[in-house]
Amino acid sequence: MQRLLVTGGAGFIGANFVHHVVKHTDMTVTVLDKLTYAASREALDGLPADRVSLVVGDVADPTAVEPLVAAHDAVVHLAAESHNDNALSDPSPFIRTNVLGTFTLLEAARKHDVRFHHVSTDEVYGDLELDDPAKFTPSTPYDPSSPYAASKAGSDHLVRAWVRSFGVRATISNCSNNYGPWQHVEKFIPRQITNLLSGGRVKLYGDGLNVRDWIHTEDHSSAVLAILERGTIGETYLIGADGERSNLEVVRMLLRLLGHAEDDVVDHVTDRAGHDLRYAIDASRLRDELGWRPQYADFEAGLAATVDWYREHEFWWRPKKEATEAAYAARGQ
Ligand code: NAD
Ligand code: TDX
Repeated sequence: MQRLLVTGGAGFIGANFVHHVVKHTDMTVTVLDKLTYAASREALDGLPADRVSLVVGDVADPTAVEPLVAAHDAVVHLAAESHNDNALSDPSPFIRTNVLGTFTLLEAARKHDVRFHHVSTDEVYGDLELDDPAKFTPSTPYDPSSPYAASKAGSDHLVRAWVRSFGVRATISNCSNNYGPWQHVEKFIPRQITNLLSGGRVKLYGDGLNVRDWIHTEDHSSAVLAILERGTIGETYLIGADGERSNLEVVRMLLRLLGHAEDDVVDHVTDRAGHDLRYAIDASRLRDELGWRPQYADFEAGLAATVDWYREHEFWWRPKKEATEAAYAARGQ
């Protein structure tokens, strides 16, 4: 496996993954990215030009996709519309990119017999009760709650069907909530960090008791690379690092890291419609079968490094901040 096509490689997780691949393998990487509002060309700056190239295009456009897929040994598919709140305002781009885009890539992978890895989310399993000790496993039934989660669940089903019906050499990973550098300021952790760095207030949906299972994006990258290189074709791997925290707990850590007295700058705003209560991942298959281990086991240390990163990269996030907050304000959030 030498020539890798990474869709969505200018997004948060995609760009971190491209850096990881360049650092830890000798593969060459082509990024296919539509450069939507969520993309950052800057996140690919400094990568060696003889190893990484960017093609601007749409994963749902077969004329862009087919020749590119044919020219590579493997595809890692991350391109997606990724933000739940946006999907509640307008689901249509989620269906086009996440469902039709995955279909378009799968057809090209089938035609040219190219190895395919599909990056998905734990949200396809719906949610868990707050007081339930259970975690998601690869046999948890699909039960997506939101338009975004339903679009990702649809794309997972397409991948599974293309493996079984057409013999496409594919794997799937379903990961929990990522944090780290280059995450768009619309997402929970960067939104609160940049609010606080701007002298603004934290915006917690509802009571803040919803739980997310946080993983550093670098650990997501190492897991995806392990699955790509050593995973069993047709298999689904859950990726998570035992990082369950309520949103309120995360906010309290951020307040401490940014030097605020507890809760003095927290607003409880309109809750998200259909807000999933809790996600939790059992990553045993990944650990037992592939020997994968997370490197960022200390969530608070990872969060502190992320706060520092946002302090140092205001030039990058500042231009996105005003429009993002205006959209939230219009929704009462
Ligand atoms: P992101 O929104 O930061 O980046 C998405 C990238 O895809 C952007 O660069 C965007 O320009 C590109 N893109 C969007 N539509 C496209 C199209 N039609 N054609 C080509 N490129 C297109 O998203 P992210 O948070 O980095 O998520 C990446 C993947 O990981 C997604 O598939 C998402 O479902 C999955 N995932 C994310 C998380 C998380 O916590 N963020 C967790 C689990 C899984
Ligand atoms: O301002 C906020 N206040 C708040 O309380 C925002 C933006 C979010 N929240 C809450 C909602 C969630 O309970 O924080 C939690 C995390 O929210 P998001 O960052 O929007 O993530 P989530 O909806 O959990 O989805 C994320 O993880 C799974 C990614 O965005 C998805 O792409 C991924 O599949």
